[in-house]
Amino acid sequence: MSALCRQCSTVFEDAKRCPVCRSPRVLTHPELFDLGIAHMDCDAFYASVEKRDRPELADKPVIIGGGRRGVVTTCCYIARIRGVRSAMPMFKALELCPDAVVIKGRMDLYVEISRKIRAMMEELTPAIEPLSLDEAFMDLTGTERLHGAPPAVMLNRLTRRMREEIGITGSIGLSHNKFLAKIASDMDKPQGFSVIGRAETQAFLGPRKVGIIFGIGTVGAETLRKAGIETIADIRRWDRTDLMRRFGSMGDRLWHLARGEDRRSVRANRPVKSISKETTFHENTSDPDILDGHLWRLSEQVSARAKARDLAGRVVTLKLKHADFAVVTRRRALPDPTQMADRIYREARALFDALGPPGPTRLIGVGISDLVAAQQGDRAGDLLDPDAARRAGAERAADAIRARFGDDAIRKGRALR
Ligand code: TTP
Ligand code: MG
Repeated sequence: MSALCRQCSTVFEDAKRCPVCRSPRVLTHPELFDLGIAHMDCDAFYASVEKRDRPELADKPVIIGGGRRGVVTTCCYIARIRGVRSAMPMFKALELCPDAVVIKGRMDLYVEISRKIRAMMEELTPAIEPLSLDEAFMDLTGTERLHGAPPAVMLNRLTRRMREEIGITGSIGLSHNKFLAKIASDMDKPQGFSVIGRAETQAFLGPRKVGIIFGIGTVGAETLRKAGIETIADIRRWDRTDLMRRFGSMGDRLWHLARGEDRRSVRANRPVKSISKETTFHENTSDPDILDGHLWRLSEQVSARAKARDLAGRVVTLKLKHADFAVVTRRRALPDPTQMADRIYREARALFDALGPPGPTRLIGVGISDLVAAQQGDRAGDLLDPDAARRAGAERAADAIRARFGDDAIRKGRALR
């Protein structure tokens, strides 16, 4: 069977150790050199960057996020062993992990590193579709002649270069379509390389919970559960027309995905209509500080995604779902488009405040739409809000100072609470 040394990228026939470097980190799979659709996702991205620049943090649990009353943006794998997760209220994270080092984060630096990683990916293929700053699909089908090596080898070299030249690790998923590649990259984190071949697709998917389908969160899973669907195999028991009748176009998509079918191509400049992020809470919350913490975290995520795609939005949206499942959405058109977290947060926060006390809330979401190329956004002029340009400048300057002197150099009020 085809084998690849994760250490030195040597290709050989199945063996326990690499014949060249003797490493036991050997990847084998019957279809390893036949697959070309990949998904790469950096490991604990923001936290890894901070650890890279502060070696004394290497063995410590590191959390990126706002202050005591905020929520966790992300955390390193040491903190994850202790139970800390993204979107968890910070006080809870600190209960689980009192010795954690909490860092505010340095957005400009993450954007810069993301660009370096992108440049490395561009050496492999022009078909790159970034999903966020730290993850992208790549289609390496048909590149073997150009590179003199199959996609699996080139992808392994990519993560090695990322580690050696940038100091950041990532995990690879390799399969025959985007749906499966994305699932695979998450299977063996950190520093993983997982393969889902054609032959095993049906058996692999059958027992998995519907939650592994991208876009099915807590709410989607609950809706499906009410229809008696918990696993992918449950979906397969449904008629395609019944699924469509019950769930609309999503039903059709589910029918195909349940069979491992996904015909979406990896497109470098896929037009996107909107960028949004939302969170459903395990328990309803009406705590304004927690909700505000999520507003900030989600705004940062939307901003990161917009920056990864060089887009800016003319409209900011806020979405709230109350305990009784009533959904409220509010939108606000901006005089000029933005991709800045601070601006998105302020607009979303204003919409939030205008709604009055939220009451028990199940879900909160932030989005931007009416997207344009970023160069057009965040320019100096905003007649209705002369301060906007100054704040956008301040966000960039603060990021730049943090990038140089560390995150303690500047702390915004929000992070200090
Ligand atoms: P993820 O890829 O979801 O998470 P991660 O890279 O930190 O960890 P993993 O190893 O599981 O991939 O997100 C990438 C970055 O996006 C993350 O480092 C921080 C940022 N982010 C937010 O700003 N807010 C969030 O709620 C989440 C989940 C991530
Ligand atoms: Mg990641």
